[in-house]
Amino acid sequence: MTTVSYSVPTIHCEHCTHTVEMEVGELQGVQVVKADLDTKKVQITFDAPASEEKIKALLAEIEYPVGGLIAL
Ligand SMILES: [Cu+2]
Repeated sequence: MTTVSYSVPTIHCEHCTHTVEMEVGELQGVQVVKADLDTKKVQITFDAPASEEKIKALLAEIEYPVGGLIAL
């Protein structure tokens, strides 16, 4: 199990956090997704077959591109 925390600068309201949590949560292998509006961070815990590559690709696709990886 891997946990990452990404900066997602385009998160600007509750709708954004909800969309990100729902969409990323549907990726196979993703266990937990928590998007935070105040910090514009998304913390994701996942296992295979999910990967950082797949998660980042999905976020870019739904127009919430990852701005950077935040050290946990
Ligand atoms: Cu929004």
